[in-house]
Amino acid sequence: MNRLRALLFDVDGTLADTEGQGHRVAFNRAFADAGLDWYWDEPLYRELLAVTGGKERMRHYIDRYRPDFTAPEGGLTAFLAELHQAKNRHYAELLAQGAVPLRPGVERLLRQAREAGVTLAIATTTSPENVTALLENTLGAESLGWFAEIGAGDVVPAKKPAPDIYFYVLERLGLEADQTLALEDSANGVRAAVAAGVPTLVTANDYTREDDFTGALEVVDQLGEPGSPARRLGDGGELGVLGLEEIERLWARR
Ligand code: XBP
Ligand code: MG
Repeated sequence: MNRLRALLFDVDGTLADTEGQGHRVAFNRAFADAGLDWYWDEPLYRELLAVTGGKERMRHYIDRYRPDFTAPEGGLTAFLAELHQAKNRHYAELLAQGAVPLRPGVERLLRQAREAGVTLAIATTTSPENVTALLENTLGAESLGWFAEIGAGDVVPAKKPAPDIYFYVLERLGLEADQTLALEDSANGVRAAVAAGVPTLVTANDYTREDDFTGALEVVDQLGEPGSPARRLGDGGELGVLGLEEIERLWARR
């Protein structure tokens, strides 16, 4: 029988709820440091999340809300790159302070997969240094070695919802899409994985609950932990604690 060979994890919103108390706060701190009067509150950030990638998100914000903004000498691209680095430094600081824990069930599933010899990989839009910071501050530095491949950020030209990062990771792993399963939290993530042919389980969150998850195998609110079962979005059906066995059963429906 064909077995599930690898789990491909998205990062932001899937491994951890990094957006609201992590990236958003870090963006605002970087804006303040730079003397900008930009402030991204929760409702605005929710809207801006439609654009993946921090640099791309800031560029979109300028186009939409600050059309009169003129970048300093050196140009907009260089300005945004610097601002983005400053934001990522703030982000790392927040993570070091423990501001963002892993989502329920994530560590359990990672450990289970490792024990079972199922390959772990990451396919994300966020910057590589942000993945490192999250893993180091939640699971410890050695956890970086748990992942056979960390596909992140600008390593591909087009970010999610483009499938590029999934194609990249599959090629590096030497696996076919249908030997793997993606874990995602957002419409953009599902579009990317599904376009690459990767069966996808969604663990939605407060930012993405209303997203369009067409093409996903299943959409739940979390992986679940004992006493706090995963529930299917929509009908609220209890699915228990999603471990490797349950996930392989879902995957077999692909
Ligand atoms: C989520 C994103 C990212 C983060 C910010 O990526 O869209 O842009 O908000 O990350 P994913 P950077 O869910 O694929 O992990 O600022 O590092 O781009
Ligand atoms: Mg995500």
